[in-house]
Order: sequence, then C-alpha cells, then structure tokens
Amino acid sequence: MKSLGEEAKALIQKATDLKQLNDIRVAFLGKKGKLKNILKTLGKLSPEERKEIGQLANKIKEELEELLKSQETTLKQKALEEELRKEKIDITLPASWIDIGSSHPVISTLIGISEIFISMGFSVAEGPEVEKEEYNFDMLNIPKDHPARDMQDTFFLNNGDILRTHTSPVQVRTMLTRKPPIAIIAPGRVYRKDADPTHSPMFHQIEGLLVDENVTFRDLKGILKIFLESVFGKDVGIRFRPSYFPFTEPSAEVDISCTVCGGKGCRVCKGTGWLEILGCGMVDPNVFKAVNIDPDKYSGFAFGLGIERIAMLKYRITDIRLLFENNMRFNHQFKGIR
Ligand code: FA5
Repeated sequence: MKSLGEEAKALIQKATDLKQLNDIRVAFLGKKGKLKNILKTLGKLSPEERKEIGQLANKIKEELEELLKSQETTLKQKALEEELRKEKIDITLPASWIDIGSSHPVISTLIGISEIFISMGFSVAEGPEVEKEEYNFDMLNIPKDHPARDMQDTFFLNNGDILRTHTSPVQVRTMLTRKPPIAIIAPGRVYRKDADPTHSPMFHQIEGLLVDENVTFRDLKGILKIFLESVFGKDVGIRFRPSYFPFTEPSAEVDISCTVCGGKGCRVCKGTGWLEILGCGMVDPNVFKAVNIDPDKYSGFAFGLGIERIAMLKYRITDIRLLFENNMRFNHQFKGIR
C-alpha cells in the first residue's frame, strides 16, 4: 500500500494537464481503483491488522487527495497563464487605417454659398426634382415652342412630367404659396441632356428670388457683388452683360475675371479674361401675373447659378466629370476645405 502511495505521488507530480490528473485520481482513488482493490482484501486479516491497514489507507488517501488538489491548482494556473500568453494583444502594433469620410466638393460649395445668402436674410426653399411642365416652363413665361422644351434638351417621363431643367420652378411654387416680401434661395439637383467637359446631365443650381416693393436692379447688383466677393475674394472683377431669359426683364449674365490667369487671357477663359458664372434679371411682369402678384405694386429680382461651375473655378478643376466619378483620390483632395 505504501509503494502504491509512492507510485501515485510520483505520477501526480509528473502530470502535465488536468485530464492526466483526473485519470490518476480514477486509477488510484476511484470505486474500482487500486487502493479500493487492496481494501477489499482486508477481510482476510486480523482485527488489529485491519485497523492498522485501514488507518494507513486513510492516511495515504488523504495525502493523495491533498497532492491532487495542489497539483490541480498548479496546472490550472499554468493553463490560465498559457491562455493569457496566447491572447495577448500587442498594443505597440500600428492600427489598421480607418478612412474618415468628408463632404463632397459640390456639397461643401453648395453649403458655403447657401450660408452667404442665409447671412443676408434669405431663407431656403425646396421643390421637387420631378416637375410639371407648367411650373418648369409655362408659368415662367417660356413659350410652348421654346427650344429648351425640346426632347433634345429635357428629360421627359412617360406620364408627361419632366425632370426639372433648372431651379426656377421653385420661384413659381414659392410665389404661389407666399406673399411678398419674399427672399429665398433654392438649392438642388437639375437635369439636362448635356454631356461634355463643362456640362453634366445632372448638376446643381442655386436659385435666388427677392420680391418686395421698390426692388431695383441696383439691389440685385449689390447682393451679387457681396456674394461673388465672399466666394472669390475682394479683388475679383465682376461685369454684368445684357442677356435674355423669358422669365426676367431686363436680363443679364454675370462674368467674373478669370480665376486662372487673373484676367490676362488663357485657355480656360478662351483668351477673354472673363468667365460666365450666373444668369439673373428683374422678374418679368408675366411671371408675376401667372402667380397672382400685382406687378404694379411689387418688383423683384432672380438669379440662378451652377454650383459645379463655381466649384470648378474655385478649385481649378478642368473637367466636370471628375466631380461625379467618385474617385477617392480626387475627392480626398478637398477634405476639410470649404
Ligand atoms: C438657367 O438655368 C436659369 N434658370 C438661370 C436664371 C435664374 C436666370 C433666374 C435668370 C433668373 P442657364 O441655362 O444659363 O440658366 O444655367 C445657369 C447655370 O447653370 C450656367 O451658368 C451654368 O453654370 C450651369 N449649367 C448649365 N448647364 C449645365 C450643365 N449641363 N452642367 C453643369 N452646369 C450647367
């Protein structure tokens, strides 16, 4: 029995994992274990011998149990240390790169321009991109045979509606629902059958409309001068050139001195030193009549500008299509720029 105890102790101390330890426990102390087997033979001994051997068996059992317990603690501790070692995270390794998004240059230009007009007291109005011909053309004094209505220029839907070709229908919608004084801007997407380095089939415009008593062309010039100087700087040259829009009379187009050559003449401005930037004019009395505003009492001005055109001039982008390709290497150049 003593040598059995020694054998068990040696095995317990050599055990390298918890399973081995359990096998040893079963082999020596289990119901059919070696110690139990010896105790079964005690019947053959005298009562004194039985007592002595019984006490010895208990002592060996207690010693083995104690040893098993302490070895189990040691092995559990070892297993835990091994697990922690495997799961250890090396916080000195560089982290994987997380790319943080930013505003698209068209959107940041749009927000920047809107903020300039909002600071002058204009509020923001919106209208639908799928529009009625009535609002996009008729009520803006654009005759039925005007070339802009041609299938070549306008996207028509099967039900006769169109994709708005400019933001000017928001003027009509606003004047139908609100009475003067009115001072709004209407930013949004517009659509035309156009595609080349400076024209895109979908682009953004900002419409401006101010209606009140005694509004003059001078007010229009003043507001646009403040706006253009805020975007392009105080030194920018500004000129108003007579033009024609069916919904304004008189009408003008506004040019700024070329942002690339500073007015000397280059490829971008086609040698003229000037770049066209927006259309504008005094609201035509026929438009006022269509929306039930008295043209003898009220006057107003309107303007419309292309956001992409302004973004291109501001950031010297030479092809409008770059703005819509979503090439991240291109877009990232404008991170944090307003
Ligand atoms: C108009 O759309 C008028 N509604 C502007 C207006 C409003 C005039 C109120 C008077 C009063 P126009 O077609 O010129 O005008 O377009 C205005 C601007 O949109 C242009 O100066 C140009 O910057 C931009 N633009 C026009 N077509 C495209 C296109 N296909 N892609 C990108 N920008 C364009």
